[in-house]
Amino acid sequence: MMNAQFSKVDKRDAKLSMAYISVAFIALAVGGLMGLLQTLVRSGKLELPGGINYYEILTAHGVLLGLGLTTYFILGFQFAAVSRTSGTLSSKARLSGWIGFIVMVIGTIFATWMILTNKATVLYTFYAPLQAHFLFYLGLTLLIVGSWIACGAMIATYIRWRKQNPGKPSPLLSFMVVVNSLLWIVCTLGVAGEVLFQLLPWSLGLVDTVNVLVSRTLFWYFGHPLVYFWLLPAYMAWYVIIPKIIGGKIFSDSLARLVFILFLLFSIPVGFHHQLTEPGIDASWKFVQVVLTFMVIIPSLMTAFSMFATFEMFGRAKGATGLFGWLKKLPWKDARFVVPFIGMVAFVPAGAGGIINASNQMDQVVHNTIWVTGHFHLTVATTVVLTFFGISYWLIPHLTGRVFTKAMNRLAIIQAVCWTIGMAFMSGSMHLEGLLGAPRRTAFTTYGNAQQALDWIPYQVAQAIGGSILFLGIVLIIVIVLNLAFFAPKGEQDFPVGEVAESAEKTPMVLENWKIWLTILAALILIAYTVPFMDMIQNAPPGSKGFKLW
Ligand code: HEM
Ligand SMILES: [Cu+2]
Repeated sequence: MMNAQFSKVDKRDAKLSMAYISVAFIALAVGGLMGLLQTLVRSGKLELPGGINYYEILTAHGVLLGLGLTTYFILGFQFAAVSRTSGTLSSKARLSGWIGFIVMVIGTIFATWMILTNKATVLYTFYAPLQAHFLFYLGLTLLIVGSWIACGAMIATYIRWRKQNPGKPSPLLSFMVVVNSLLWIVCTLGVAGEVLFQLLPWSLGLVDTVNVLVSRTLFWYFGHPLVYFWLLPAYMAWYVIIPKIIGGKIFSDSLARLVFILFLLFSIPVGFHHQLTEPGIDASWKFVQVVLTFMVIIPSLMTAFSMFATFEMFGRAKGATGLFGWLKKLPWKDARFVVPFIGMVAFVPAGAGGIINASNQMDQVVHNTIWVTGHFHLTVATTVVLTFFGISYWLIPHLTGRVFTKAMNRLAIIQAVCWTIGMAFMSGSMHLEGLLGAPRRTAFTTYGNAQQALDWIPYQVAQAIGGSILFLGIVLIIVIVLNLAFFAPKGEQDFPVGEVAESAEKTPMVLENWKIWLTILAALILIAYTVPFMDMIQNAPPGSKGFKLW
C-alpha cells in the first residue's frame, strides 16, 4: 500500500504543513505565558500591571491554546499525513490549503487583536449575553471558514486516491484524516450558525436581543466534538505512527477504522452533557445525550486495548516473557515514543474524570469549579499536547530536511518530564481545589476572608508552582522546535507509517461506505436535537441584550 514514491512528503506540501505548524507554536508561546500569569495572579502573588484585566489574559489563553494551537497543529499534521499516504497534493488542493491558511490567519489576527485590546473579554466559550466587538466574531467565522477550505483539500486528495485505486481500502492514515475532517465540518456547522445568525447581527446592533439558550446549545453542539477533533490526531499517532517507531506492527486495521467511525458517530449528538445544570432543556433529553456520551467509552477502551496489544505483540516478538516482560523491550530512550506514551498514561485519570463530569449527579458537585479546568489540562493540555510534541520531533525535521539529534532527543525527554511534573502539580491541585468548591474562571479573591476561600489558597500556590514548571516546559519546547526548523543538521528524518500485522483480518470495505455512516450520523443528530431545539425556540423567554462586564 505504501509505495516508495510516497515515502517523502513533497517539498511544496511540506511548506504548507510547516506554515500551519509554525502558527501553532507561536500560539503556544504566547498562550503559555498567559497561563503562567494566570497561576501567579490566582495564587495572590502577582497583580497584573497597567490595568490589564485577569479575564482578558484568560480569554487570550483559552483562545490561543484551546482553539489556535490545536486547530493549526492538527491541520498542518493532517496535510502532511495525507500527502505522505495518498500522494502529493494536486496543485488545486495545495492552493486551497494556502487559501484556507490565509483566511484562518486573518481571522486569528482579528480575534487576537480584539482580545488584546480588551474588546472581547468573553472567554474562549464566548457565551452570550457577554458581548464582544463584532470583529472578534468575524475573526472566529474566518477561522472556521478557512479550516473548511483546508479540510476540503484533504478530502479531495483522499477522493482522488480512491478513484485511482478502485476497490482497495484507502491508506489508514488518510482514512483517519478524512474522519476527523468530517467530524470537524459537521460540528463547526453549529458554532458557525451561532456566530453568523445570532452573535454577529447582535454585536453589530442589527438585532437587540439574543436567545441565550439556543446560542449555548449551538456552542456545545460544537464544543464537545471539538475535544474529539483534538484527540483523534493523537489517536492517529498512537495507532499508525507509534507501532512503526517501536518497530512493531499495527494490531488491526479494521479495528482502528471502526474506532474512528464510532467516534464520529458518538461524539457529536452529546453536547447537552455540558448543559446538565442549565434550565430550559427537558431532563429526559439530557438523559438521552448522557447515554450517548457514555457510548464513547467503547471506542476509548478499544483504543487502550489495541495500543497495549501492539506493545505486547512487539515485546513478545522480541522474546519477552512473563505478564509484563514486554514493557522492558519498549524503546524508553526514544522521545518519539516516550513523550506520547506519557500522554497515553495521563489519559487514564483524564478519562476517569471525564466519566465523572458526564454523570448527572456527580456533575452537580464539580460543575463550574476549577476541577473542570484540571480535567482539560490533563486531557487536551497533557494527553493531546504531549502527543503533538512527540509528532513534532519527527515531523518538523522531516518537513524541513533536518534530523532529530541525540542532544535534542535528550532535551525532549527533559521537556516531557517538566510537563508531567508541572501538570501533576497544577492539574492535581485544580482537581482537589475543585472538590473543595473553588470556582473556575475567577481572579484572586478571598471573598472577604471567608474561611472556605482561605482554605483554597494553598492549592492555588501549588498551581503557581506547577505553572512555573510548565512554563519552563514551554521554553524548552520552543527551543527544540526552533532547532528542528532552522538549526539542526541537514539530513533525512523518517515519517514513520506503520504496517498492519500479517495475522490481522482483512479490512471490510463497508467501513469506507460514507453514505451509511453519514446517514446514521445525521439521524443521531436529528434524534438528539430536533425536539429540544424546537422547544427552545418556541418556548423561549425574552431574549437578552448584550452585556460588557469588563
Ligand atoms: C504553561 C502551561 C499552562 C498553564 C500554566 C495553564 C494555566 C491555566 C489556568 C490557571 C487556567 C484557569 C484559570 C481560571 O479558571 O481562572 C487555565 C485555563 C485554560 N487553559 Fe491552560 N494552562 C497551560 C496550558 C494550556 C494548554 C497547553 C492548553 C490547551 C491546549 C490550555 C487550555 C486552557 C483553556 C481552554 C482554559 C480555559 C479558559 C477559560 O476558562 O476561559 N492550557 N489554564
Ligand atoms: Cu463534552
